[in-house]
Amino acid sequence: DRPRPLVAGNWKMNGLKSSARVLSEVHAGYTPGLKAKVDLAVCPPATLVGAFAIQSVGSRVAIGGQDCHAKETGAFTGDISAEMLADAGASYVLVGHSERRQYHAEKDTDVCNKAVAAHRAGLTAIVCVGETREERESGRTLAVVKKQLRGSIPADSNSRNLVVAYEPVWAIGTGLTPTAADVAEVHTLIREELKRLVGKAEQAKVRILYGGSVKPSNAAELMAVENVDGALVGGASLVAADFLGIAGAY
Ligand code: G2H
Repeated sequence: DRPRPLVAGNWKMNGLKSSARVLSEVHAGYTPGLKAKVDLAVCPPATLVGAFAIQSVGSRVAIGGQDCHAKETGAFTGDISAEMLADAGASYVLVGHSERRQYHAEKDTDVCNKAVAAHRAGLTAIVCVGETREERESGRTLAVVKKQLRGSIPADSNSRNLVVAYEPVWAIGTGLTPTAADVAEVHTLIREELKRLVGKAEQAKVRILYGGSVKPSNAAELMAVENVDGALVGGASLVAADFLGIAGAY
């Protein structure tokens, strides 16, 4: 009994008002056949969350933010709270994406606090983990991912408010992807860790996504891997046909 798969698009810092067209194409291509198999979420930049959420009413395409602040309100110029995303119509938020960890020095404790904030606001946190190239080459992948999971996943997590995304940093936007065996190894470790983090019964329902250079041509192979319950898609999610092609790999 595998969890229902989720394919989530991470638009990163891409998208303007005119991108409503891409979202319309996603709605149009999310056919009853696809809806029966896979959940879809689109995480546009924060400026588009509200408009995309309104546009998606009745479509069953969920909308998500790409980051949130740990606090609900306050003097944090430029930041956006989980409550604000929820108020704008989001139901998901990415936390701890490697680009946030790298360019904004986010540590596991920051990521954990953001996931707590997401839960407080009623959002599902998509907690991202993954090793760098150096960490993989020195054989530390499993230790790194385990440490990130233990530090980033809050105790109040369950299969409805938590999704885990494994994104090897060296595979992000590079066109490189790990082998199916490498993905299987890490996803199995994540499943094992989830047993102690959310409990034995609950962990089986938590979705574990793979992310990093997923495209229509490699999606079927990656999605067939044991414990891969969907994909977090960057570049390819900006083109509706590619995003839908990945979802169709299920
Ligand atoms: C990894 C991924 C989406 P891409 O960051 O989160 O991006 O698919 O472009 O490698």
